[in-house]
Amino acid sequence: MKVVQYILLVIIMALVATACAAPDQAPEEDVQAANPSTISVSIGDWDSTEPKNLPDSVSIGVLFGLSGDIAVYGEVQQHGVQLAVEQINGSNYLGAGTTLEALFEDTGATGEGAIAAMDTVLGKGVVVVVGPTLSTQAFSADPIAQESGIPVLGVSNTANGITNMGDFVFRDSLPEASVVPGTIAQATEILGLENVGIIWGNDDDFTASGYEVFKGALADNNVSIIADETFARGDVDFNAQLTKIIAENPDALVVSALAQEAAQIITQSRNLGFEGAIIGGNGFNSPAIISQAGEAAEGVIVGAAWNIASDAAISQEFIDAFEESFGAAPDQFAAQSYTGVWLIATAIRRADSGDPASIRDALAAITNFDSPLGSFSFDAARNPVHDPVAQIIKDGQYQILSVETAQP
Ligand code: 1QQ
Repeated sequence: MKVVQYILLVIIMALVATACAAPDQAPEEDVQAANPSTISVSIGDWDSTEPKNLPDSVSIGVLFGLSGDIAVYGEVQQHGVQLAVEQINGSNYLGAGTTLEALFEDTGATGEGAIAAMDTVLGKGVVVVVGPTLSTQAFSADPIAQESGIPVLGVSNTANGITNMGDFVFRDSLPEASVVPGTIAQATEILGLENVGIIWGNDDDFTASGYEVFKGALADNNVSIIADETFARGDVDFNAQLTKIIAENPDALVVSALAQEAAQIITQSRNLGFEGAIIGGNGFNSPAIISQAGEAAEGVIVGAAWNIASDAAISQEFIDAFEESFGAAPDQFAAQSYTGVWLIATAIRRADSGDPASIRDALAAITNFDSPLGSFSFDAARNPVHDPVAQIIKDGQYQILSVETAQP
């Protein structure tokens, strides 16, 4: 008797389970139809024709430094990409039948890591690559994408010469050469600078290129360099170099460094009693500088591609969505990676094709794209064109540099 009851119970449970599972077994067409857009966003070229010929899934490779000393950049860059992908798919930007897929690879902090990550994603058939984080890594890995005919979009590469690697190499990150001259001109005018000491990393393409750009901009503004010191990535003690620079009594200290070294340089120069202005390059655009250097970061000046105080509606929409998703404010690097994925999706949409060469051409043709970075265009050399902004760290925030904010 008990056995019969048990068998009946099993049959009833099986029937219930089947009934509950039934909705999941809808035919393929219903699944496609039941994929309505769930969000609407302002960003995107919604006036362009909805694509008809894209495959079910389009994959992009995303190479960032998610470990090591550059993870302060890589992690927020990854969040920017995740938010853009979520919005692109949630709004059916590539059409209801097509999903954009991001394949993330951690490059670590080295060129070799970037090469390995590039090989991995190219082996998986991605049609575009985003990254890598550092210019030094881009110089190692981008030639592989170029040779493979796969477009690669740097979203944080600011050294000179990045896009000279070839016609498949793009960046949406303003090079130092487009940012630093304006920052130096403004700082010179506001602070009345006559001479500076400079310290720069001589083993990294971005820090070395930034040094050359600073030198040119200082010369253009008749500011002399009265002390010039170098360091290497990974150094932690800058007291010897800073002591020599401070002994010359410069009006300002100019620094071309990545975040980890920059935070130490700022802190150690203040500990040595330096009270003049500190002016940094793009490495200073991570809020990690503020959290690590604390009070010592007050008054630091840095040019950027984006400032969180921008009152543009599209930038505010990005900030709100980012905060909602990640519980923290975005930084410039997040704004650039987010915009980069929207640029790529726009190229895919307009090309209506998963063919990398067609996507390359559509990407190169983008002009006046409304984004958190402002109205964005690529120039003929696939470099970004939009306005930079000079900032000063005040009350623990990146504020717009002005006569008022420059007051201590
Ligand atoms: C470069 C940079 C760095 C600051 C990116 C994190 O600008 O390597 O080009």
